[in-house]
Amino acid sequence: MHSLIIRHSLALENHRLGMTTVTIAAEPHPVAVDLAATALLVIDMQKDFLYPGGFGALLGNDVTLLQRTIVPIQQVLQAARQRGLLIIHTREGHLPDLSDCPPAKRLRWPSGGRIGDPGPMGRILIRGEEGHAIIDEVAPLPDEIVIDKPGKNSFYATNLAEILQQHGIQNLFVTGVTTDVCCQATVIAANDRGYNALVLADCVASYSPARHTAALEVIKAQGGIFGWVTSSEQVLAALP
Ligand code: TIU
Repeated sequence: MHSLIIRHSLALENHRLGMTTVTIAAEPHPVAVDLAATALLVIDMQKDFLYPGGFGALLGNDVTLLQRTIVPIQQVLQAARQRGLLIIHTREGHLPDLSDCPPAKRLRWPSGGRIGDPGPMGRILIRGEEGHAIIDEVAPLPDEIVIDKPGKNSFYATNLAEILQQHGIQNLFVTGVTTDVCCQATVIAANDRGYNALVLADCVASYSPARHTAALEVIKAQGGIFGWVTSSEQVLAALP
C-alpha cells in the first residue's frame, strides 16, 4: 500500500511539473505519450509458455525462442517501477474444473496434450499449478496488478478495461509472449477500445520468428492500423 501511494504521488508530481509527455521513436512514426496515462502490460510470462514441459512445449514448440525477452522485460520493469508507471501482469489459464475453458479450446488437440491434462509442471494451463506461475525473473511485486485471463485477448472475460479506466490509462507498453497470439490479440482488442498500444519488439517473442515479424508488420502497417512497434531501448531512452 505504501509503495502504491509513493507510485501515484510520483506520477502526480511528474504531471504537476508537466514532464509526463514524451516522444517515443517507433514505427510507423514517432508517438507522443503522457506517461501518467501509460501502463506497462507484461503478458503471460508463465512457465507454461517459457519452460520445457508446459503448454507451449506440448504444442510442439521450441520454448527457448521466448527466453530472449526476459532481460529486456526486466529492464523495462525496473524503469517503470522507478518512475511509478502502472504495471499490469497477465496469466493465461483456467479454473481446475475447466468451467471457463470452452471445449473447442481443448478438444482440437489429442488427449494427453490438452489444457487440463497432467504435465511435469502440474496440469497444463490450470490456475494454481506450477506451470501457470509467472517466471521468477519477471515476477510481479506485491503491489502490482495480476490479471487471470481465460482467453488470448487480455480484455476477454477480465476486468482489465475497468482497471485501465480507473487509472486514467490511454497508452499501453506491450511486452510478453507470444507476439502473434496473446500479444497481437490484446493489441487488436486494445485498439478497438481506444487505447494506443506500443509493442516493444525485443520484449515480445513468438515460437516462430516468421510469425513474430508478420504480427509486428500487421500491427504497424497502414500508418499504424493497430498500434506502434518500438523497442526497450527506444522506450528507456525516452523516459525522463
Ligand atoms: N500458443 C501460443 O503461441 N500462445 C498461447 O497459446 N498463448 C499466449 O500467447 N499467451
